[in-house]
Amino acid sequence: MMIKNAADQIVCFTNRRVNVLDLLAPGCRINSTNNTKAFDYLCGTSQAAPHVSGTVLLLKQLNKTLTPDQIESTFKNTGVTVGDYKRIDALAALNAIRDKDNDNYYDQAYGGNDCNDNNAAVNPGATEVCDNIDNDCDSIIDEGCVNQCTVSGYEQCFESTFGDCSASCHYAV
Ligand SMILES: [Ca+2]
Ligand SMILES: [Ca+2]
Ligand SMILES: [Ca+2]
Ligand SMILES: [Ca+2]
Repeated sequence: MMIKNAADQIVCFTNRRVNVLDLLAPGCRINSTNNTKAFDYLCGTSQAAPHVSGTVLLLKQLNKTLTPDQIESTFKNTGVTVGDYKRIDALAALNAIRDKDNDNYYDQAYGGNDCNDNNAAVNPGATEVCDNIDNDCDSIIDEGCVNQCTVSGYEQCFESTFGDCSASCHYAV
């Protein structure tokens, strides 16, 4: 862990030993409690470490099976680049867990309403199309599809989506 200030600058006294320190966290001019029952602005790893441990706690609250390696790689993958290092980004780290497909809808496993968090095209804001999957997460597959053959061998689904109607084709009456 290393130390940065509010401007995302690495402070001069930060240890920069390569292959030992590779993750930044806010640690300078941090307003926190002191030992005189008051508040104070301090710098150091004592200020930076709580930011990391607190963010680890948030990730573990989402998924307690996350391992230290998974958490570290999440921080590195989602962190903001500062020089040769990454500064932890708590919101981005959380979203990497609860919104893996990055469609701005959280996985149902984490209290969201994304019924498939591995497919960004599937979410409550998507348009239902005739593809045999529930695109808009309303628990109904292909609602609104019109099985009307307009060309022999094909059927027109909802709006402009076409599919193979060899299995079932319902002609308009
Ligand atoms: Ca998602
Ligand atoms: Ca999705
Ligand atoms: Ca649907
Ligand atoms: Ca569908």
